[in-house]
Amino acid sequence: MKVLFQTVDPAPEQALALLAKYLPDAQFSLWPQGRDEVHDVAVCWKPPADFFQGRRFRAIFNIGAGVDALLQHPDLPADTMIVRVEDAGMAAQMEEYVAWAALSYLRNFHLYARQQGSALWQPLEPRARAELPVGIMGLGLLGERVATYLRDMGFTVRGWNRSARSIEGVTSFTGAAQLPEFLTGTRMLVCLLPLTKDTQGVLDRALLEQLPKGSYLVNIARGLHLNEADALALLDEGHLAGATLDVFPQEPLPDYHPFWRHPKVTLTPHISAQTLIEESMRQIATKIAAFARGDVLTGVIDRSKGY
Ligand code: NDP
Ligand code: OXD
Repeated sequence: MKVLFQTVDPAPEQALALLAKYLPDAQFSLWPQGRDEVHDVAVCWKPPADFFQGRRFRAIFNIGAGVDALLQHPDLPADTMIVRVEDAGMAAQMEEYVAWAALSYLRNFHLYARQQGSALWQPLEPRARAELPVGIMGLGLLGERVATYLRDMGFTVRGWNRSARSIEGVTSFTGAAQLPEFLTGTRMLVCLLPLTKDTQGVLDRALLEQLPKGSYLVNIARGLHLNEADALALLDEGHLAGATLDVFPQEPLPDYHPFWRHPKVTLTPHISAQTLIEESMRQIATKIAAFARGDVLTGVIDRSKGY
């Protein structure tokens, strides 16, 4: 098996060495040095414009859970199998991140952080967990893990998904018809959807206004899910009481962006779930070995759905 490896990491040697460790019989080339050789499969993340020019792979292994960037590549062959990373240590990080946001809003820790900035000693009214029902959009590998984690912490959890899902202790809603009911009973909305033509811009005024006044938004999926102008207006109008944002259409978020200094916004630099190189490379190697044997793989992208 000949593997072409490409990543945006300026020091890709560690990841490549791990992949080689887990696939001792394979031969590897690093992009762009090995670009003129013929390869069976590609392992890549956000491949550059000329990556697919004049080369065909039997399969493409995406170094990440979301394939939106790969699917937007203009020269991506329409029929090549694409396989993504599944969890690989990201679900546990997402659980922690959403738990942190939920506890902050529950106990007003985000407001105490601001008060500390002005040396203000001011206890605030606490709220009960039942007053902060958490609604998760996208009950996939990550969304389901977050839902059950928050459920086990004692939060009321609801989930919304394209197809029907049954998760013990989580009230599930399906499709466009049940979206309004899902939203009206949610006080902290978490986006864990893949970015597709159906979900781009889904977090807009029309949707967010269906949340009760004073709700919170947590976006940890992709920046393009959120209509930023609508979110800013709803924060300023008080319909949204706060937003915790980890992902943005332009990253790094430019210095002039109003989110940086908005008093109701907590933001982090796309770290809600960081790629764990060891876990990810081990999983990709296992999948390449299974592919070489002709086994059925998990994490294969349905190109018609876009995830
Ligand atoms: P999955 O593919 O496992 O789950 C996606 C879920 O979203 C599925 O349950 C799917 O429904 C549902 N869904 C898709 N489209 C729609 C729609 N139009 N309406 C309602 N539900 C829909 O993905 P993961 O859980 O592994 O990852 C989710 C996303 O998280 C990734 O695509 C990526 O963008 C993002 N991510 C962000 C990271 C970060 O650091 N911020 C890190 C890792 C991932 P169905 O069950 O019917 O297919
Ligand atoms: C992602 C990832 O899709 O890091 O963002 O896997």
